[in-house]
Amino acid sequence: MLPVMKRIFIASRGNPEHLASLFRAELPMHEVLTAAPGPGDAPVPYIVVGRPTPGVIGAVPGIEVVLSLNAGIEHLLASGEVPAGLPIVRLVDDGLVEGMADWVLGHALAWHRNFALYRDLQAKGVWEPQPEKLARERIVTVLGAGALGAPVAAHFVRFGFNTRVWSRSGRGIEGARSFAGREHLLDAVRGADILVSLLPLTAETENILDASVFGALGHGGFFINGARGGHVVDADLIAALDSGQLTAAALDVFRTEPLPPEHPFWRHAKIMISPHVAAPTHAHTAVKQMAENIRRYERGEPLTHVVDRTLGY
Ligand code: NDP
Ligand code: OXD
Repeated sequence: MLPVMKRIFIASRGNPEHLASLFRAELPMHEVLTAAPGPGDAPVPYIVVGRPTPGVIGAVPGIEVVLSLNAGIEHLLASGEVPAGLPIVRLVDDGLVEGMADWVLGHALAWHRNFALYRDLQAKGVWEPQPEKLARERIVTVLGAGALGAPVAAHFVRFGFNTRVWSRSGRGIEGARSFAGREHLLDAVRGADILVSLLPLTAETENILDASVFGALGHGGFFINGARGGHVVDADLIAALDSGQLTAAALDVFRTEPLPPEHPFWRHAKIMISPHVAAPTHAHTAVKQMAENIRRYERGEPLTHVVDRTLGY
C-alpha cells in the first residue's frame, strides 16, 4: 500500500505557487496545495498563512498546525478563526533577523552621524560641521528582547552604543543593561537618545508608546518603529516631534496599512516612512524553517515558536 501523503495548503495571497515549489523541494513526500480544499476532501494537517481571507482557515478539513508567514500574529488571534487548541507557529527565521538588523541599524547610524541634516545643508550649499558624538556617548533602548530585539540589541552593543533592552522577563543580552516589566519601562527609556520598538502587539503593549515614554527620552531623540503601529499613540508622537523632544522618527508600521493618504505622518518633515518592509519574509529562508518544524512535528518532537495565546505572542 502506498503511504498517505500529508497535505499542506498554502493559503498565502502573495505568490502561493512560488512557496509551493519551495515546500515541494523541502518535503517531497508531502502534497502541496495552492487551491482551497473542499469540505469533503481528505484532511489537510498544515495550513500556511499570511493574512488569510476571512473564512479560509475554518473551511480546511483536519488542520493540525497553522504556520504563519509572519513573525507578528496578532491578526490571526484577533480574527478568532484559529480554533482554540490548534497551535499557531509564528515565523522566526534568520532572513527576518538579517532584514530587521539592517533596517534598524541603518536608520540609527544615519541619525547618529547626522546624514539627513548634512543632506539638507548640502541642498543649501552650507558647510556647517555639527557636534559629532561617539556611539559610546549615545544611549539606545530596544523594547523587546526576542527573536528580533535580542540580535538588534547585540548589534548596537557591537557598535559601542550604551545599550538597554526592555522585555517582560528581563532577558539578558551580553553587554546591554536589561529592564523588565511595565513598572520599569520609563527607567529603560529615561534619557535615551534612540528608542527602538521591536515588541509584539498584544493587549499589554497596545498604545504603550505615548507621551510619557516620548517625554522620558533625552531631549532631541530619535524613535524607530519596526514593530507595529498599534503600539504608538500617533498624536503623542506628532506632539513630541513638533515640540523638539524628538528630532526624527523612522516608521515602518502603522495602525492602518497601507497608511491612509490623509494621515499626517505622510507630510511630517521629521518622519521617514517605509511601507512595512523592515524585515520582509524571504520565501527561501522562511520555508526552510517551516519545513523543519513540520519534520519535527512528524517525528513527534515539540513544535518550535508556538504562540502563547494567553500572552498574545
Ligand atoms: P518575539 O516574540 O521573539 O519577542 C518579543 C519580545 O517582546 C520579547 O522579548 C518579549 O519579552 C517582549 N514583550 C512582549 N510583551 C511584552 C510586555 N508586555 N512587556 C515587555 N516586553 C514584552 O518577537 P519577534 O522579536 O520575533 O518580533 C517582534 C515583533 O516585530 C513582531 O511581533 C512583529 O510585530 C514585528 N515585526 C515587524 C516586521 C516588519 O517588517 N516591520 C517583521 C517581523 C516582525 P520576553 O522575552 O520576556 O518574552
Ligand atoms: C511581520 C512580518 O510580522 O512581516 O510584520 O513578519
